[in-house]
Amino acid sequence: MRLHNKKVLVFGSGKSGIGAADLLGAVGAFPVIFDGNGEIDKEQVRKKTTGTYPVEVYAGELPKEVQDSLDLVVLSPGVPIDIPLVKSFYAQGLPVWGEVELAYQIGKGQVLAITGTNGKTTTTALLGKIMEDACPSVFVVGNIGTPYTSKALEMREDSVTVAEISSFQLETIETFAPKVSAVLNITEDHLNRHHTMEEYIRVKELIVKNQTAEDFCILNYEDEVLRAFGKKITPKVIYFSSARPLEEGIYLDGDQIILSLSGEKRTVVRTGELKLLGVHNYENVMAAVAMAYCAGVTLESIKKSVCAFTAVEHRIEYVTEKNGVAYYNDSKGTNPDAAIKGIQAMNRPTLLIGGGYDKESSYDEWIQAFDGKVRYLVLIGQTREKIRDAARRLGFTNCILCEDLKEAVQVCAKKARPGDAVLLSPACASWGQFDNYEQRGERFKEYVNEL
Ligand code: UMA
Repeated sequence: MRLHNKKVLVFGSGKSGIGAADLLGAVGAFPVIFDGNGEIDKEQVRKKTTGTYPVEVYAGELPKEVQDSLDLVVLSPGVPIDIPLVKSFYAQGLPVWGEVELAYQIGKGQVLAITGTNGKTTTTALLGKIMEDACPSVFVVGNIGTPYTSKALEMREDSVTVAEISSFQLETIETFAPKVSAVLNITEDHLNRHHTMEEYIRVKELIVKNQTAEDFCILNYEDEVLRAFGKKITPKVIYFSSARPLEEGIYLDGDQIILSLSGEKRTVVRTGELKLLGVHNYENVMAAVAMAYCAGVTLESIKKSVCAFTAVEHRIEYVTEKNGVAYYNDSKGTNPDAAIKGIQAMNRPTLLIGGGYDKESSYDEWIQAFDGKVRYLVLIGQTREKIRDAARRLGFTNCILCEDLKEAVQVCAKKARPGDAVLLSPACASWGQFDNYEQRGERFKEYVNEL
């Protein structure tokens, strides 16, 4: 679609909305920003745009005459496609794209896209580093925090875009076609948005929708859903496994990561050479290595970049030690599965801070993964009673309910003994108490440093 002179509704006035509006303005379209939250300051929203194009801003209610005058709608990832207003756009026959689709249609070069329930951000950051070390023009965008639209105009034919793509973003793609895609794992998350596990899986699998037989898809062999998925898709599949040698693929064998392709086996790296810890991270490394290799980077160059890469902020991040107690920030543990990785990584008695926004997850597996390591479970947010009740049911009774994160940190500091760890790994989203998990992690670090 030619966007010049088109009137485009940008739904959502967060990062993605501003990125989309700026991009639309730059290509000669007329963006209209709408936010469902009637409380937002429209002037502030206008000020966040580049100011180089005319923009209308509406909040709370979208006037009928504006809706009737639209040519296209661009949704921010946080906007569900089944709310009445979005349904009415579909009913009107309007094309509805996600912010990622808009960026893809305007951007240039090759796209490498990563999705999955957990590990996306680490894998995206690592692949970004590998590609930056090997290519002249690289953009790292998407769910990781930099809207894809905000970089689309800078892209050239020889650019490589490494994109972290969430299920929210995949729901609204049309032509988005990565050269190499990866699905790291699929476990329960975001059921409040996608309603059923089947629907969540369907949406995640959309990442291969427009890939051809010339493209690649990297999948986790140890995930049963993905193993089966690999058998029915068009792009060439490369599996990774942390549990068994693969004839064709990349796998962990003892302390070595081995790439086995066309009958040739090569050691990529030894785990002792990596700064990332834990099997879940070795899986992220294998996915990133396979993606970079499919994108044409040499193994020597990949190895150098992988060995130099350090962990991502908010992901089992060591903060400091106070009175013999080590503090870790795993604010990125926004669902039970991610939080399981957090507690598994602890090798000392742990005071665990959890709870937050209710995504209708089940917490049983997380609590079962405590494995005798958790001395106290300190709970905050909307889910605190629900988690306490689940813990009691499973025989874990050392729960303390707090009003907020600051109180939780103080309670942990009081209860902790030298040699213990305090881990923020909430198994829940931050919404309701914080803008996002980054802010939650920053606050945690502040409160710890104030102790
Ligand atoms: N809004 C509405 N109606 C709705 C929902 C939201 O009007 O029904 C409005 C809100 O009032 C708000 C705006 O939309 O003003 C927010 O838009 P957004 O929720 O899409 O957030 P952005 O700031 O644009 O950030 C988004 C991603 N957020 C979500 O997917 C919820 C960011 O991912 C991403 O980094 C950013 O785009 C850049 O691409 C965050 C996230 O939490 C990190 N992602 C989830 C996750 O990782 O689990 C998927």
